[in-house]
Order: sequence, then C-alpha cells, then structure tokens
Amino acid sequence: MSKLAIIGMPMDLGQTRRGVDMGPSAIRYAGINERLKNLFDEVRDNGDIAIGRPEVEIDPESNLRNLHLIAEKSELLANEVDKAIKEKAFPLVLGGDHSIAIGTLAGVAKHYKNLGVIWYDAHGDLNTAETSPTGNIHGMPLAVSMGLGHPLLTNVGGYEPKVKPENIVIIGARSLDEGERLLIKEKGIKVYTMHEIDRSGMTKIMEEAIAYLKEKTDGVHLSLDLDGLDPLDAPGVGTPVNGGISYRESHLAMEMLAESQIITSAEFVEVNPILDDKNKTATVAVALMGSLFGEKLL
Ligand code: HAR
Ligand code: MN
Ligand code: MN
Ligand code: MN
Repeated sequence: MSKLAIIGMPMDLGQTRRGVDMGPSAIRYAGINERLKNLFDEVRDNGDIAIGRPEVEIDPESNLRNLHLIAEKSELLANEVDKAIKEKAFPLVLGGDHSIAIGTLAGVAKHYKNLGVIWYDAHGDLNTAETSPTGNIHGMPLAVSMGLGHPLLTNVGGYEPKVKPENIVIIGARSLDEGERLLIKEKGIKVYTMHEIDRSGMTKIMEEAIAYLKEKTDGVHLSLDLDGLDPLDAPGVGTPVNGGISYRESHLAMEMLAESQIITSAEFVEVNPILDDKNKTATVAVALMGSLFGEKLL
C-alpha cells in the first residue's frame, strides 16, 4: 500500500523576494494531483501549514532575517512531516523558499539512523550567520541540518544534528560563498558541481551518487531547489544562476532515483510564480515529480 502525503509550506521568510509563498498554489495549479494520482494507491493533499502574514523581523544579535519566525513555523512543518511518516505515507513538501528544509528534515531525520540527503541546487545552502553574505536563512538550511548555525534553528524538532556530512550529496552547485567552500572541504561533503556534470554526464553522476548513498544510509531525502535547473528551463526562482542543469538531465536524474528506490521523502522548493513565465517552473516541478515517482511512457 503506497501512500503519498502532500504538504504545502508557503513560507517566504528565508529571503527577501516575496512571491515564493505562492509556490504550493502554483504547483497544485500545475496539476500535481492529476500527475501523481495513478502512481500511488492513495494521494492525500494535507493542505498548507499556516504561516499567516507575519511582520518581517531582524534579530539584533545574530543579524538573521526572520530567525524566530522561521524557527517557530519550522516546528509546525516538522510535526506534519513526522505525522505523515507515522501514517506510512511518503512526505512530499512544497515550498516555499529553501529555509523550509529545516522543518522538513527535522520531521524526517528522527525516523532514520543514517539519513542521506541529495541537495539538488545551484547553491550549497551551507552558510551560517558568520559566513552568510546576506543574513537570508534560505542560504543556510544544509548547514543547520548538520547542526551548524543558530541553536534556535539547529534544535528544531528538539534534537540535532539531522544529517551527517558524509551522508550528503550536493548536485548542480555553481554558486558557493567562501565560507561554504571551506566547510565543504573541512567536512568532506560530496559535491557534484556543474563542471563534473558537464564532464562526466548526468548518468555517471547519478550512478555514483546513488551508489555512494545506498550502502551507508537507511533512507534518502531529496531536497530539490528549482534553481538547480538552468534559468531557461526554470525561470521562476528568486536567485537564478546561469549554466544550470537542463530539463532533460533533471528528468534523467529523477528517473534514475525512481529506479534506485532509495528516496524516502522529498521537497520541491523556491518556485516563485511572480517571477515565472506562465507557471513554467511549477509545471517543470510537477513533471519532475512524475519521473521521481516512477511515471513510465510505455
Ligand atoms: N549563498 C547565498 C546566500 O547565502 C545565496 C543563497 C541562495 N539560496 C537559495 N537557495 N536560493 O539555494 O545568501
Ligand atoms: Mn534572539
Ligand atoms: Mn537552495
Ligand atoms: Mn538555490
């Protein structure tokens, strides 16, 4: 009995471009239910986490934008994700900016001894308050999940860390800050930059990434930032970076993940319909979900 639980997280507090809070609506409008309903015995849309319209806040000590709000709302998401897993459903979270991963991973990781994470992204999201050039928390969730960063964030869900550095694979990186580069080296995080993808091809990269995670993890979370794709294919994102992963390479990656059967939870983030071209990016997100969940042409 396979069950899918869709959870919307319409939170845009991790960065400054409004509109990414409409991501869940845009993805639903692009036909997520139609696309996925035949790939599971049961698809349940659990609706959106209540974010409201909070006042933007700057924490005077840490300079982190919306620190307390993000910590508070992340607990709500962590609870929903936890509940879905307890009900034996596959949790699929719709963002929202990438700071939502703090809550998603808090809900997921307590169910695994050795959770793996695939971070499909143009960025590393490995900043802390000390290294961040912006104070935007969407540039920090992967560091937070390793237990690095403000305690209000690293302790979401009441425990830390959520993932070990050696269980992380970043795919599609092409914009890293200095502090992120140092952290990648220091922690030995596996990163496939665009250079490696160009050189070896997506098939080889995914074979390697899957083999790397398969042997040492008991579950793998896919955190897919739509800005991992090239802005020509996914223009509706707040921080586009040229020279990204193509639509076709992304489908291949999702198909290979489907075949591998390693993925146990997922989130699709950073879809901003205000910046999009006729809901193109949400439509891409839904198409990629189809491949991830085993859609077949023949
Ligand atoms: N590295 C930059 C920062 O920390 C930009 C981060 C952009 N992040 C996302 N998520 N869009 O990947 O602010
Ligand atoms: Mn404080
Ligand atoms: Mn990201
Ligand atoms: Mn990104």
